[in-house]
Amino acid sequence: MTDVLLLGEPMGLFSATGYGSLKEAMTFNKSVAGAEINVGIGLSRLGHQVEYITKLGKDPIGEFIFEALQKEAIGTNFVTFDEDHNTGLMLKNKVKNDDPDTAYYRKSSAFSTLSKKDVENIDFNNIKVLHVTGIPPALSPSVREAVEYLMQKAKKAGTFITFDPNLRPALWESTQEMLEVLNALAKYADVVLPGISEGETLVGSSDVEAIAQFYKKNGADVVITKSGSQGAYVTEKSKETINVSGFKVEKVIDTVGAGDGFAVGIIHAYLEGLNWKEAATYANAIGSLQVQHAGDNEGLPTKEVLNQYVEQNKK
Ligand code: KDG
Repeated sequence: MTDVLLLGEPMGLFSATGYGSLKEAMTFNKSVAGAEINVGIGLSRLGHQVEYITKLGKDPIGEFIFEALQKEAIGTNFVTFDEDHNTGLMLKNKVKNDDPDTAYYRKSSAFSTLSKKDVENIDFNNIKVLHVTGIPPALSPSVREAVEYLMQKAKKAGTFITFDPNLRPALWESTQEMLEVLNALAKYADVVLPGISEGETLVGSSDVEAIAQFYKKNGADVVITKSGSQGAYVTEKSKETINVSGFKVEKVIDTVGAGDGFAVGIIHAYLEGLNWKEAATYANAIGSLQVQHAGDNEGLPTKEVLNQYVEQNKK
């Protein structure tokens, strides 16, 4: 049985070691990035069975990522290699405050050639959760079709679907296209995880109630709106919205990957049979652990570290 199925583009991440712009940066650390692989790593560290659908180039970065998947105990049954295209890359600068600058090298990547054909044989009877983010549908029409097909199939099979819009305007032709595609995909989801700052773009308002009502009307049972250090707002179908406060962080090192950590907490709690308020607490906890690390997924905890952190912060 697979606990969670993910689909996404993992990239070789080159993070500058010294402060400054990307143009000036001379030395970099190599690691693995990608919203869905981050979620997969987080869930696997917490002991869940994860399968990850992706396509890698037959190149050193593709091999590096494949090894990382094995090291993190993520299932590779749906990982394929493409001889004719490269694995995507991403650069990130080092900043004292604020979000870092990033640059993508992923156009026509191996992953962008993934299509419905690659996912047709997946049997959802053995999969508990499908987690989807808004990044893959931006990468090519064939990936977009594959994502919609997977969500339709999962819905039919009764697999629980979580959806994080994960806006990346730089990857889309236009904002209009981004919001139309993502809001159409959100209709398949049981739980939607928008960021409060994404609300203006996605639903025309950054008001928590307006965001929640939009996705509830769209079909979601639960909307959990992320609000950074303010924590999260949980709106269940027939209940009032509640705020679940965030964890105090002394020093934020890098905010990238916090949203993925948040999704890990939500899915983990669902699999453990906890309620949505508890889920938001775990999600806030993992998000706050992740921002204290420079890499994309280095702060994602084991179950022991997570439980200890949540307990300590209760006092
Ligand atoms: O959430 C972290 C991601 O933004 C980062 O790893 C890169 O997946 C990524 C993307 O496509 O922006």
